[in-house]
Amino acid sequence: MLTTRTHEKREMTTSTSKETDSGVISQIERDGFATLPDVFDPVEVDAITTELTQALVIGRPGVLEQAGRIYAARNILQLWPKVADVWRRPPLPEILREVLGPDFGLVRVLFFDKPPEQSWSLPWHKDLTIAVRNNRLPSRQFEHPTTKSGVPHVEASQAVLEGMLTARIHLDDVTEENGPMKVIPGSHLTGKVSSIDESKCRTVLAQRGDVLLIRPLVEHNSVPSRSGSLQHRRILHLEFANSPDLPDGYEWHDYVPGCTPPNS
Ligand SMILES: O=C(O)CCC(=O)C(=O)O
Repeated sequence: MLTTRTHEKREMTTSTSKETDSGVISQIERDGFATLPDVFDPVEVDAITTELTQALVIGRPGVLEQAGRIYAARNILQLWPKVADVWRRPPLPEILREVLGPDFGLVRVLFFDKPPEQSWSLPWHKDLTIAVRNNRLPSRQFEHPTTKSGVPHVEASQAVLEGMLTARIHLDDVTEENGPMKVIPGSHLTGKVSSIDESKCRTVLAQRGDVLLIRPLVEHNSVPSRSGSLQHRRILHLEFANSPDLPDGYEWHDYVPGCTPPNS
């Protein structure tokens, strides 16, 4: 079901879509993020949510739970391999190619939920770590090796992080009630240096099926759901990079090419 739907409405309005895409690309350059509305319809969102939920079994490596409720998961490429293609819905591949270039690829996928009674929050931060095959090679570009759910990670250089873009597929509506993320527009422009000007802060509200595109160097935080909320806030978080290669002999832990080669 996930691979068959065509986006008739979008195909009928090609020139308008091109203008919309270029607006999105300028917004990503300026603010570091942009929301694409209605990329997935409700039937597609339901199909993704059902299949993903079946793959996230407590006890599998990477599935994070508290009091029997899953609040996040790592290693989604291993837990649910179909995620390698689920994101290929217009206009996502075209925009990713435009922003990152023809060699772009999917390098890591995470899942977040804020389940009832097990919500969580995060302070302001930028996303600095990437998953690699070996995080112990000598290098000035990579530091602070860690292991997360069995996978080596490392803090990447500004150059590597500037070549990345994350797509967050919203599987639930996000309102003020169920723990939205907050972002500071333009904060990616200071690189890895923190730039928290709360007067500029914006709350990312969304409808299920919308996709937020965001640079990892955008300063962001996450607030808890309102007390007593019964809503989930499920998000599939996909990180893309502009090249299959990393400096100093480092290798991405996973690299799924974004553009399929001709005749494949
Ligand atoms: O999903 C959220 O609300 C925040 C996630 C986050 O901060 C992150 O991915 O670094």
